[in-house]
Amino acid sequence: MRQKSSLIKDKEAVKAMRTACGISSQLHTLSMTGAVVGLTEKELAQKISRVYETTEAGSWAYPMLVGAGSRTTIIHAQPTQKKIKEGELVLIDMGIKYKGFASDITRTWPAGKKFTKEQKTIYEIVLTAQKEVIKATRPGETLTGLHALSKEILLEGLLCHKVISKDEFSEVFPHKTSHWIGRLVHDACPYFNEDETAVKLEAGMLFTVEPGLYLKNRKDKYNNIGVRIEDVVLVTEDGCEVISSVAKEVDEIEELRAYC
Ligand SMILES: [Mn+2]
Repeated sequence: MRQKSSLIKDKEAVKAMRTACGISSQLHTLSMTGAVVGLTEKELAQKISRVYETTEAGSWAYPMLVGAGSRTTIIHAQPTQKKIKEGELVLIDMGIKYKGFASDITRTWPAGKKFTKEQKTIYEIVLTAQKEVIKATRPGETLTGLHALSKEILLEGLLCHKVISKDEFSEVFPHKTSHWIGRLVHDACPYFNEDETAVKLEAGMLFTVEPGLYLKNRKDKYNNIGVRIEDVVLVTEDGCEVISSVAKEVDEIEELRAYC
């Protein structure tokens, strides 16, 4: 029988989600510590799949996305035969299911040991937006409000570094910051009440925080830089808890990449 999804998750659901996010986080961390220059996107995906086979995961939550270089600017990049090159970014959007609960995590990191100056600029704008949204998450807030905050921080960062003009913004951030998550990656729960007001967050709700920036078809040094950072958060009585756990600070990532 199909269970009706509820916005406020019970203890068992949260427990399963913690395990799902834990396993997915390990797979992300592992992918981040290996050499990838010279591999194809498919070969990198296969490497992750081989480790997945050794975990307690029930299934994939969705087909893994792996994009490198210009393909990081494609929101849903299925892995291809494209070879990963030094100096490129790698974006992996991947999550497994455990006891019927789906996880959804994205990380973006350099194929080599370090981010380039331009990659780092864009990465830090996205990271700031992601962390500020997490900081603002608490009961009473709404996903609409958090999305507005995310857009505000991304735009401010881009304008501050003179990356784009204001009217280009919707092209570089064409998706929402969050979606509900549960038995389905995009859990089928309402975003609005019957009176069309946004659903207010309450303790026990689970959703993703995933701002991104996708810079393509440009003639400047920011061309082909795509960054998305995505975690799963649980709303608590006085804020939220990030359930997924993968390095996301620039120095943490470069430390992991140093071993590749
Ligand atoms: Mn997502």
